[in-house]
Formats: sequence, C-alpha cells, structure tokens
Amino acid sequence: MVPNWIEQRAALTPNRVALTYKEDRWTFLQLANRSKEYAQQLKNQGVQTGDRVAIYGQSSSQLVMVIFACMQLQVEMVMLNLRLSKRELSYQIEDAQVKKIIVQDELMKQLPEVDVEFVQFSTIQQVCEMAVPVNSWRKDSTMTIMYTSGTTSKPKGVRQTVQNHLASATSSLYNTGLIEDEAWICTMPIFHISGFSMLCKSILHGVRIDLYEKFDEEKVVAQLIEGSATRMSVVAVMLEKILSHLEAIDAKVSPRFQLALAGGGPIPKAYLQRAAALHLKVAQTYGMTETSSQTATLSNEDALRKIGSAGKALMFNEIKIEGTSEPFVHGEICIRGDHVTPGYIGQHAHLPTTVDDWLHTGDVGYLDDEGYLFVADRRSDLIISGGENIYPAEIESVLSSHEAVEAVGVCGLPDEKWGQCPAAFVLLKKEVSEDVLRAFCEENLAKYKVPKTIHFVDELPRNGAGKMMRRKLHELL
Ligand code: S0N
Ligand code: AMP
Ligand code: MG
Ligand code: MG
Ligand code: MG
Repeated sequence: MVPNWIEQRAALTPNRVALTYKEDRWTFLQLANRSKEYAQQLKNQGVQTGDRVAIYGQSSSQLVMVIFACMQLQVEMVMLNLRLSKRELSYQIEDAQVKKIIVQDELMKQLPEVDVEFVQFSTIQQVCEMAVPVNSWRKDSTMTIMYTSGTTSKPKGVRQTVQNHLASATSSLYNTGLIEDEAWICTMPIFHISGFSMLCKSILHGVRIDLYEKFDEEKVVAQLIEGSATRMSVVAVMLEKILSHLEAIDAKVSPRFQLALAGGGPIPKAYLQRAAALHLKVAQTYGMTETSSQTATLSNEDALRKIGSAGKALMFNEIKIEGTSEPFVHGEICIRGDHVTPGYIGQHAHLPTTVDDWLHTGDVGYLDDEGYLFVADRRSDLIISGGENIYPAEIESVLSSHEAVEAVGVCGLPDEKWGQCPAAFVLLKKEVSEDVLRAFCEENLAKYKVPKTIHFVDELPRNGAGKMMRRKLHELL
C-alpha cells in the first residue's frame, strides 16, 4: 500500500502552486479539496471505488480535477484519445467495459452512440461537500488504461498501476533531481502517458504544472525565454516548431530552464544540434505506454557526445538486447522494472506482457560499448506520425472492408513535417475514386491515420507463401 499521494502532497506543501491553466492557479491543497468535491459528485452519479470509467476531455484544469477525483476514489481511468474516430472510440469503450464515460460537455457530439451512461463535466464540477478519499492505495491497483496500437488491427488496452506510475516518477527524479521552483510545461495530451506522467510527477515531486489546452510554440517559447518554467516534454514535431520560432526571433533560452525530454519517436540529430546552438537543453528519451513513460534518457552532459542515443536505463530500470550481450549488435529491446505494465485488459487480457519479467518491446536497437541505448530504425511496420503511433494493419483492415477494394498494403513514407505519414497501395476489384476511399478512411479512422497518399496498383508484393511484404511497398512508387 502507499498513502494517497494527493492528500499526502497537500499535507506536505499545501500552499505551493500545483497547477496553472490560462489565468487560474491552484495550490496543492486547493487541488486536493476541489478533487474531493468532484469525487463526491462522481459518487452521486453512481461511480464507486474499483469501478472503471472512460475519460474524454481536452487538457484543462477541469480535466485535471476529474482525473484527481478518480484517483481520490481509486477509480480506473480509460484515457480516450481525442483524435480517434467514433468507430475507434466505440471499440475501446466496448473492450474496456466501462461503467460511465466522463465527458467534457462540448465534446459530447464527438462520442459514438454506445450503451454506456455519460457524465458531463458540468454535472460534477458544482461545489459540494467533499468525498472521503481512499487513504491507502494498493500498489497493484490499476490507475489508468491507455490503448496502444499493436501489430494486429486492434489496439490493446494497457494497464498502468499505482506502482507503475510511482516507479516511473521515482526513476525520473533520480535521473534529474530537483531545483527550487520547478515547473513543467504540459502541452502533451494527457490521454497519452507523455502527458499523464507529468501529472504524476507534479504530485509526487511537488512541482507545478503549467497546463495548455493545446501545443502553441509561441507560448512555450515565451516561457523558455522568461525562464518561468524549468522542464517540458516534446515530440519531434513540437521541438522543430520551438526551434524554428526561437531561431526566427533570434532569442536564447533562459539558463533557468533545465531540460526538455524529447521522445515518442526518433528525434532527428539536426534538431539536437540546433537546440544546442540555442542553449535549449534537450534529452532524448525512450519510453512507451507499457512502461508508464521513460525507461532510458540521455543526460544533458552526453547530449552531443552521444548524439542519437536515448541514453542509459534510469535508476531501477534495466535494458537488454534480446539474444546478445555484445555491444553494437541489433536485437529486440527488452525492459525490466517496476514501471512495466502487468498486462492488458479486455480481449487482449490473456496476452502475456513479459517473459521472466522482461517486457519485449518489439522495438529494435543496440547498446554501444558504454551501455548507451540506440533505438534503431523502428520495426518496419510501425509508423509514427507526430508522435502518434499507427499500425498498417489498422488502416488495411478499414480499407479492405470497402466494397471496391480487393487487397491493400500500407506503409509509412518519410514526411517533412510529421516524420512519417501512412501511404496506401490499393488493388481494386471495381472502379472507385481516391476521394471516395479517403472519405471512407476519414469516417472510420483518426485523421492522422488517413493515408496521405493512395496509390492504385496492379499487384501487391508477396512472398512465396502469398504473404504481403509491406517493406517492399515503397518500391511500387
Ligand atoms: C504535434 C501535435 C501537437 C500536433 O497537433 P496540433 O498542432 O494541435 O494539431 P491540430 O491543430 O489539432 O490539427 C491540425 C492538423 O494536423 C493534423 N494532425 C494533428 N496531429 C497530427 C499527427 N500527430 N500526425 C498527423 N497529422 C496530425 C490534424 O488532423 C489536423 O489536420 P487537418 O487540418 O487536415 O484537419 C499533436 O499531434 C501531438 O500532441 N502529438 C504528440 C502526441 C504524443 O504525446 N505522443 C507520444 C505518445 N507516446 C508516449 O506517450 C510514450 C512516450 C513518452 O512517454 C514520452 C514522449 C515524449 C517525451 C517524453 C515522454 C516520456 O517518456 O515521458
Ligand atoms: P507508444 O506505443 O505510443 O507508447 O509509443 C512508444 C513507441 O515510440 C516505442 O515503442 C518506440 O517505437 C517509439 N519511441 C519512443 N521513444 C523513442 C525514441 N527515443 N526513439 C525512437 N523511437 C521511440
Ligand atoms: Mg506501442
Ligand atoms: Mg500509441
Ligand atoms: Mg496547431
């Protein structure tokens, strides 16, 4: 068991600012108290300890209160990605068997029609008495569930326990330490572990979060120059926008700013060099949903000496390359530590996540002769667009369900802005226009998964056994 973090933090540093959002700010005590009011309202709506709910809201202080209320009651939270199509949302809601969907009022119409009751933010934000919180949390209880795409066409719901989040935040702190008046800029989606992990760090480390509804490079750069925040997390496309803006206004980052964690996919070396020239400290980091964020992070002193590396395993975490202990030999990256998920839910609940406690990530990489991790070219099938993962099978399964499509293969192509974008190669059985197929994809898939280009082909590359070879698709161009 561990003590309720929110209550313990409020007892330790009640008057320290915990959260800013737009013009408003909350101390840890105010957050604790307000989240207990939200928790009481949730109870009034029939939500109880141990229940599972889905949460659908943009980053806002209200969303943070809802999340903290769920923590206060120890309710499992399925974090729904705002960019998903109704079809994709239905699948996750169904797979997770949630009791309620807690939804930001303005977003009601984006949700699919499902046989689950909605609770709108406006019904739970009214001031009321405070619920009695759960004071001791079981370490093995599931705090959050996040869906991550798998090699099959169906995303898997990953359980992240109290222990997982605690281990992740602890290892992270051992790596970086704390200075006076730390504050994280949070522009990452909270429905991803990249964003959610900041909320955990805020409570556990006692640091402020400056939360933004959405990423805005001008606002971020203003904070970097002022030195009013000390840390942030970014994906490559965000980093590039920040660098371009700093370059355009010819400004330097305040020395108070400590570190930007850059991850979620490969970070081009040129960005890291540009960052160094601007005195923006960036650490490449390797993390994933299944590890409740960071596993390895490159320390800033190694940033240029080991450029391209994701660093070493953080304290208490271990990394090995499957099948080898030799340096520079490529293989599957395996991870062990208390931050590793105990498993999936729903239709994937039976799948093992670890072998002898080692998580087999599916990512390929190597360790150099000093033990630094290099994440090599991703497994050929995973596409990462702007930090959002896409598996070709998801798109192929949608397109092949269209009546005009005989067969389809999808792969990622390099993209200047997003890093990669999906491209579809389609073999038709009857005439159809590209526009019709694109509209069909838009109906069924998140926007970032809609193929940027659709190519009509006469044949798909197949091996002797008739299996489509995705890695040969680009040769058709
Ligand atoms: C990059 C972001 C912010 C771009 O979104 P933006 O600018 O807000 O776009 P919109 O205004 O909403 O839309 C404009 C048009 O752009 C399309 N679009 C939006 N995003 C994408 C995308 N990713 N790919 C392709 N197209 C996109 C919209 O559809 C719209 O199109 P039109 O105009 O045609 O309608 C946004 O994409 C974003 O927030 N990305 C980051 C997502 C993320 O957090 N990924 C990480 C997930 N992985 C993890 O959490 C594990 C790793 C991890 O934890 C980590 C990662 C980084 C740093 C630290 C850590 C850590 O370990 O802690
Ligand atoms: P997600 O599946 O959304 O949790 O994203 C995690 C995936 O992003 C990992 O399995 C990797 O494929 C990729 N990734 C994360 N960090 C890095 C990195 N530093 N370099 C390359 N790929 C990364
Ligand atoms: Mg994944
Ligand atoms: Mg993902
Ligand atoms: Mg934008």
